[in-house]
Amino acid sequence: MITAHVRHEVAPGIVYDAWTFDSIVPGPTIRVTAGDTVDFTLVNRGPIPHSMDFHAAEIAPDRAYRNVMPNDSVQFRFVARVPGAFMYHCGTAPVASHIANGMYGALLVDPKGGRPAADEYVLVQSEFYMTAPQGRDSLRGMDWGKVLNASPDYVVFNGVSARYATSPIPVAPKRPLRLFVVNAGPNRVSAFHVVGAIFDRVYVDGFGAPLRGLQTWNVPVGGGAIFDLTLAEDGYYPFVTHAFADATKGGVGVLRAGTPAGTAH
Ligand SMILES: [Cu+2]
Repeated sequence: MITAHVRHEVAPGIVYDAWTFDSIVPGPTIRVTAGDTVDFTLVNRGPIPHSMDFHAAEIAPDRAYRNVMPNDSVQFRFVARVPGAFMYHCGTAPVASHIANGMYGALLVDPKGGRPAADEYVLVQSEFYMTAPQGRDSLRGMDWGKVLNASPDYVVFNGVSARYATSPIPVAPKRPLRLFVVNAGPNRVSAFHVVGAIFDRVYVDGFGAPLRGLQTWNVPVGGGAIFDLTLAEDGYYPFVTHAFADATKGGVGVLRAGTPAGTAH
């Protein structure tokens, strides 16, 4: 991956001076099978030190997650031993700043033998804490006081406020659906819930059996969970963090199952 500082539109007309992996927020999703060796190189093309911390790795952080100076790189490898939906993020101090500025993503580890067939989607929840627009380009940066008060302006799935409320995700009803949810934070727990559905199975990290029949499951900051569900019929099914201040700030999306009533065929 390559770190780069780029402009990122969090909401219409709200452009943020983001710090990124591979110029996108969240960074690219990585998917491996338990037992795979991940051979990773980070090149820093940003103007300040950055680093990489994989929650899926068991490794000496002072070696692998060390700060990489501008135009330098770090390379390390690890075996992804444990299945789950794992966060990765920049671990350079202050970490809250590097996460709040956009440096995070998901690394999915499937169990050996794979997962049951389903239509799969990855949702990374995170927050933005913004200054007023500055300069000719009206760019917004991070407001550190808001970060420390855990008081975001926007809570987002996959980098954009209410992204999938604006453009619902088309899915099939009566078919297995799987949502990999990673909560990058840096501060707000995700009370993940799908309106009109009950999760058939929720897999937390690790080797244990899934939990069955849940309405809402907390995805901790710095954690992930895997939600298997089936939507009962055609319709619009919102997904939210049920911490509703955060849903109001953009932590909401919609699954459009089949052809809901009132939509054109
Ligand atoms: Cu960083």
